[in-house]
Amino acid sequence: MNHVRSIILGAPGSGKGTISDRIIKNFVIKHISSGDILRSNIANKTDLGKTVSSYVSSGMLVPDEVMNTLIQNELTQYKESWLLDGYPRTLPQAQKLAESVDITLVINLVVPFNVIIDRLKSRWIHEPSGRVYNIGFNDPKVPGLDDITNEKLVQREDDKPAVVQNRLNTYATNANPVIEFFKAKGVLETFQGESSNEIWKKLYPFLCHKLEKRA
Ligand code: G5P
Ligand code: MG
Repeated sequence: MNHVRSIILGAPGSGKGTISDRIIKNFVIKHISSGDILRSNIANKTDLGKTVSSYVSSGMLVPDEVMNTLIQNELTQYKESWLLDGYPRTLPQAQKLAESVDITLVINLVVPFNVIIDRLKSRWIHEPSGRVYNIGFNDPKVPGLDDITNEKLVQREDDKPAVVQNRLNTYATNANPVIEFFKAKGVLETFQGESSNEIWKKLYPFLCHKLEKRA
């Protein structure tokens, strides 16, 4: 099988991280999340982290040039199949990416905004790894602690209700041109649902034809 160059698109909180996690557990593919990379730089107070922290905490997009350089550098490290989550998010980012790679698959998640707003109130994350929990959906084994490391879980700065609204507005403005760009290339597949389980039921059989299954 040729190496797959894929993207998962969807609004903030639509389940990109959750679904990506299921994809990497079932298929041989590397998950690259732009948000996880930014958050780990912010937590480690790197120069990049200092540059992007005010954008991320207020739910604004980091400038395209910063993101393009970051992701281009990241992608040079991987020869295997990969799945990009959180990038590209604007038409200029999509165009930049398409200059250097042929994207073979774009998974577009569609979840109603009212469902998302509810979910993000109960999200907890393990910042160093990016592992995500949700109270009542995928609870940690011990409340407040990561299942693998036992370290403390935190809530994301940008999950405050006012910031969530900003992020959804930003998504509503920027997403369509990106979706249309990949639709025109014939690689876009849309999966709709109110829960990640409902989406996964349709996505898994589809991916069995596209990706190499884990042994
Ligand atoms: P991110 O990190 O890319 P977003 O805003 O695109 O952030 P986010 O919030 O990470 O996306 P997600 O990954 O789509 O959401 O969703 P998720 O974490 O899997 O699920 C959300 C919650 O719902 C979790 O708690 C999960 O457990 C729960 N959940 C999932 N499914 C279900 C379900 O079926 N039922 C229930 N009850 N719960 C469920 O970007 C962050 C910031 O970084 C910058 C921007 O500032 C951005 O705001 N950034 C960029 N800026 C410019 N360009 C880029 N390319 C950028 N990339 C990042
Ligand atoms: Mg995410």
